[in-house]
Amino acid sequence: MQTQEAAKLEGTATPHTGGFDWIKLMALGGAILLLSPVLPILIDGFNPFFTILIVPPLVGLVLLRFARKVGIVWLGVVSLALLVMNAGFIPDALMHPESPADFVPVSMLTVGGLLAVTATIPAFRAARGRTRISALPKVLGGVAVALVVTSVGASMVARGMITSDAPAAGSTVVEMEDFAFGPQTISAENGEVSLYLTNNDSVRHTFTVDELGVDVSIAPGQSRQIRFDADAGEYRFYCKPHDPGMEGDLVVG
Ligand SMILES: [Cu+2]
Repeated sequence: MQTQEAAKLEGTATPHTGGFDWIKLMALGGAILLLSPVLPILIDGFNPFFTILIVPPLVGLVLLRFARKVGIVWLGVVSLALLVMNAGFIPDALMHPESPADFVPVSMLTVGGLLAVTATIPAFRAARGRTRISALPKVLGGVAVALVVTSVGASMVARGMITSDAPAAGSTVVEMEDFAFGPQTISAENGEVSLYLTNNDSVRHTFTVDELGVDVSIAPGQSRQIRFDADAGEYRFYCKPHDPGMEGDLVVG
């Protein structure tokens, strides 16, 4: 069966039909990009930001079907733009598999984006009829699918391993909900600050105070007890992935 297929390819088939070629690899990259915002939408429901992210790869896949060369260029440019736009956010999110709503879309965006960028020039050449039969697209496609499946699985496992701290007596309770801290102004005595941080969102947040060297990651559904020293003064705290916007003031008196 396999040899028949191969023989057919070498004989009569046009360069970009049959087998897993660069154009199909481009389509796979676009499909992974298209699926990357789906998990957050499934978890959180409709979200305009994530829904908009579906549009560019969808347009690319439609173009790839009906105006092949335009679709290849479109997907290449969109992928590169998405990678560049998210470059600041990608490494941090990839360090935290325990937060699937961050980790899975970002790892899919990275894999799908790199795949489409890699495939752009060879796919364009193939669309112009200048192609060489190569096993590389199939290998890259297999690696990409394996990476996506592994990252989803690893994220689910890491999610299940999250543990929460018990609140210490005298701690100030700080809730993180709907991408905001509550309360937004935290008062503390000069000396040791003791906070009990709870994340009620489905994405990861951090409690970060640059001046005090405090940077704690709180997974979805997790509660963490933290203590740190602070001299009297006013400090800005914020969440790294959602800054600006998710912030507050720590007033130490
Ligand atoms: Cu946040």
